[in-house]
Amino acid sequence: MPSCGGILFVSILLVLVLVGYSYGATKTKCQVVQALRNQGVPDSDLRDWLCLVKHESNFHYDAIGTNSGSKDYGIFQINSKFNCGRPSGTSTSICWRVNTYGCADSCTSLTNSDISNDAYCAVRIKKCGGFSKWNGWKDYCSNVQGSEYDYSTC
Ligand SMILES: [Ca+2]
Repeated sequence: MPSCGGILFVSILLVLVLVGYSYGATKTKCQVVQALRNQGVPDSDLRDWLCLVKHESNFHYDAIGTNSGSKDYGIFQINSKFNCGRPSGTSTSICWRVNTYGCADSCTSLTNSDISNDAYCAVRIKKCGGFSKWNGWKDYCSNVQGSEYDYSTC
């Protein structure tokens, strides 16, 4: 007959595994803020970025979204047709094709736990095409004044 301690131990372990499974592949709001600040993003843009991340990936850095003919990778859902896995230094005429801005990362590098290269890429996309390059921002982030996007503790 198993001891109470044993059952308790197994239960705690199970909870830890489940919690780890649920939250292991996400970043906190402040981790996203930090990655963006490292790329020179002004505080006045942070609420828009947090709303974008919320609606694009819900803070899951390993998220992969499927479109017809392309995929979106990582916490910023960066697109494989235009923005990742492309050679660098080609056309300068289509600014938001980030290969023109030195963001030639492989798409899979956008799903690991280091989001610094993701932020680098995303900030360049935004500089070229604005936040409206992301449907998640366009559809949900016209008013980002709510407490959900408060970053004052970061
Ligand atoms: Ca990455």
